[in-house]
Amino acid sequence: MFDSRKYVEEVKEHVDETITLAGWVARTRDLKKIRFIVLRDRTGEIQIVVKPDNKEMFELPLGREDVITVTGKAVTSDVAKAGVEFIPDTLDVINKSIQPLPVDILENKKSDLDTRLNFRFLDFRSPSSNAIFRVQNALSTAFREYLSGNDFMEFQPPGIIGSASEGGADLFTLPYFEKQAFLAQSPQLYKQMCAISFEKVYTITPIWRAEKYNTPVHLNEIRQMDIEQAFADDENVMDVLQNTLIHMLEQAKEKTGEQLEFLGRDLEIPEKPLRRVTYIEAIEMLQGEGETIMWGDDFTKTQEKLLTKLVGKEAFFLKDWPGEQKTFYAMPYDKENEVDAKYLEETYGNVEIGDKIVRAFDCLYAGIEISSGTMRIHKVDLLKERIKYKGLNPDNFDYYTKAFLYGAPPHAGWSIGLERITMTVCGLDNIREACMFPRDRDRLVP
Ligand code: AMO
Repeated sequence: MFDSRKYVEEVKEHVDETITLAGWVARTRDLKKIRFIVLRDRTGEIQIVVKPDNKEMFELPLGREDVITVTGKAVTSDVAKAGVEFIPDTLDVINKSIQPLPVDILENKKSDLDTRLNFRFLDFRSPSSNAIFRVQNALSTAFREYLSGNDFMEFQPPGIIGSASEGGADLFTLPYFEKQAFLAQSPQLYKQMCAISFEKVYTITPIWRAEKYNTPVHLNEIRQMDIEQAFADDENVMDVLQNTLIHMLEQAKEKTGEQLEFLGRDLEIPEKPLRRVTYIEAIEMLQGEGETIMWGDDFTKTQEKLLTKLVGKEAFFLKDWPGEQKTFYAMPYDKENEVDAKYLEETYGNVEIGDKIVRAFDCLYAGIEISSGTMRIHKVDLLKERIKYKGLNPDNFDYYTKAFLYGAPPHAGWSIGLERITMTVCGLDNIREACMFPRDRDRLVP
């Protein structure tokens, strides 16, 4: 039915030909002797000019967001912004929109976020939402592109799981026939089980966290962009992360420069290598500024911002976290191992600290944690010990721990939150704006 329709961006190539356009009425301006209808499709806007001699079309009731098709000719125009305008022979209304619109998609006076989210399907047509999700699309496409171009294989983890992957808390439970099941908190255990056979894997997958609090940087359902790599340690996958991140930012800039400009963003591409700051250094930096923070504490969101200022870099790594801050699968340093002992001595002048820290890192970008990762434990005894240490029952993880009994190489990986990175790249204050259909404690629809 619409096969022969042309898009607004193609119109200039068809000046003086009879063509059909389809789209939405963005706005109309009715003057005594002329009617202007602005038609919008996914590629842009064009002005349709109707003269009073076409009485029916001149008087046709039209409202914003009505869906129309027009058939006629594009003509060059010195006055129209696009350099062309459209003279219609016919105009058909395909579907009407209720008036007035519940959200101001022209964004003259921006509607509040809650109303916009209630009418998300309409809000997508506003220039800022449109820009945000085009940037998000550029980021996720670049993520896939970089990793598949570097020999990583995409894998598909389950959404329903039998035991916690990120510790016991924050799990959504659901009845599963005669058993109890959980919604996946991350693809963690499954990406490890894939990497020990396929070596290099990645995924983009929804995950769920039953965190009770409502904050501007947390959602209860997010999309995680994960990798896992065999024969790799934390340092190796930090290199992969910095390269992937830079590729994503470069692509966002190249493919959606116009949208970023609309959002008032001038993206600076971080320089390689990203600085690697140790957890202890970070604590000392913050203490130096009078912050109350001690060994073992996590950083508050305000402290993450302050730290970014102190480090003086848009993107950097925070590494060597205390074991109690990270999950059971994070690999501790082994001070009996020559390489680890040398690193601990050189970095801390003290190998004993190796008992307290794990090979885990976070990546901060624009003052917010966008990613975290670790080298994993691939030795089953140590893994079971750490599961117990975290207050979990190793029997519940039998399906996972036994994977390390059949020749599991050392491996490491990380995860970027798609909404978090979209939020930081687009400079948004609330993560809900960076999620098409956000789920938080109060929102389950649309
Ligand atoms: P972590 O729990 O740190 O690590 O999550 C990784 C990244 O996912 C995003 N994220 C969130 N974004 C919004 N709302 C939330 N509630 C939320 N929770 C997490 C963040 C975060 O950096 N399995 C490990 C990763 C690994 O080691 O490979 C994990 O899930 O951007």
